Amino acid sequence: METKTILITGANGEIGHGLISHLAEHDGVRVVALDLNALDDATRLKCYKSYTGDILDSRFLESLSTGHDFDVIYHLAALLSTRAERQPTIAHKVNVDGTLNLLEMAITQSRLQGKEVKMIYPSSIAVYGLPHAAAKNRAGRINEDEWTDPRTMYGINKLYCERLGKYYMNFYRQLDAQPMGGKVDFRCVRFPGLISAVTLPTGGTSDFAPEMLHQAAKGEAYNCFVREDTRIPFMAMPDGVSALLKLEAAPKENLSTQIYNVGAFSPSATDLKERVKAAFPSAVINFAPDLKRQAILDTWPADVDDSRARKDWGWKPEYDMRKAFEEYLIPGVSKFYKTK
Ligand code: AKB
Repeated sequence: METKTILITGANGEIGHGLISHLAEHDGVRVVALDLNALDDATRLKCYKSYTGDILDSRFLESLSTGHDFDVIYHLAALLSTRAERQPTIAHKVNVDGTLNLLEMAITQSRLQGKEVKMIYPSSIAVYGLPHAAAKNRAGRINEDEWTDPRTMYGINKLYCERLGKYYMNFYRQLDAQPMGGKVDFRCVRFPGLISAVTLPTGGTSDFAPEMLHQAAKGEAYNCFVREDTRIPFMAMPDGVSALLKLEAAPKENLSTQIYNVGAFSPSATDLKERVKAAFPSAVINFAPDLKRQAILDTWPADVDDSRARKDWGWKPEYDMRKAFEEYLIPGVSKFYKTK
């Protein structure tokens, strides 16, 4: 079997940890991990190589690219929605300029290797922007082409980078007399909020769900920053990892688009509280909405239509809400805090 070399940016983040753990269990894969901060020992040992560096540092990326022939790039590094609102110019640099640098690296790698290089990109439901909660409730499940009028820096960055990826794949340097060669096979999933049993997100607006669960498992009270009726789609982390891997593995001829919604379950904040309380009956969970963060959530869809992903590459989540809590989140988070 041929060995694949895979670059993962943002390797220290939640998806990075999940993806690296999964890939480490498979033969024929060499993971090259990149993050701004050094990886913890356990994660580092699962990688072929790990680098501490900045995706905004072109010189560093050049030297990384010289040292490896990448078959696939999972570009996970990003500043999430809440943090991006607080540091918009930094977010724009990391989320947009960083992605541009990675697309350039992919083109260069492809040219040098004489074959296509895949770039797998996690986008987000933050690319959607419904005007208000009433429109959101009316809209229900929305498809990839509807309501793409984001209200946040992060959503704007993600939507633009989706388009940048499509441009690099289809129209890059379209006026050149002599095509320079180099082809990026850009593929993207729009993730809902992700919930992991073993890591916590930082700087997201969907963080209320994982925070509620982890605080309860630690036996600490939680003031939830959204209204009880807030509803957005969520997914268990193993499904998030599996969506990326399945999209990467899909035959190109089956893909009718480069941008896919993926869904799993769509609970209200009350539904989440009930699940958490069923497992941790003494948990104290109060609702204390932060009106500004709430306003962002009111522009994100209540649910997504992921029929294109289901049809083109067989997307099907393993975990619905019941299974996510009963078979993954509750046992996982309980074990995690017991062994900590
Ligand atoms: C965030 O809340 O910013 C992210 C996302 C939904 O992309 N978790």
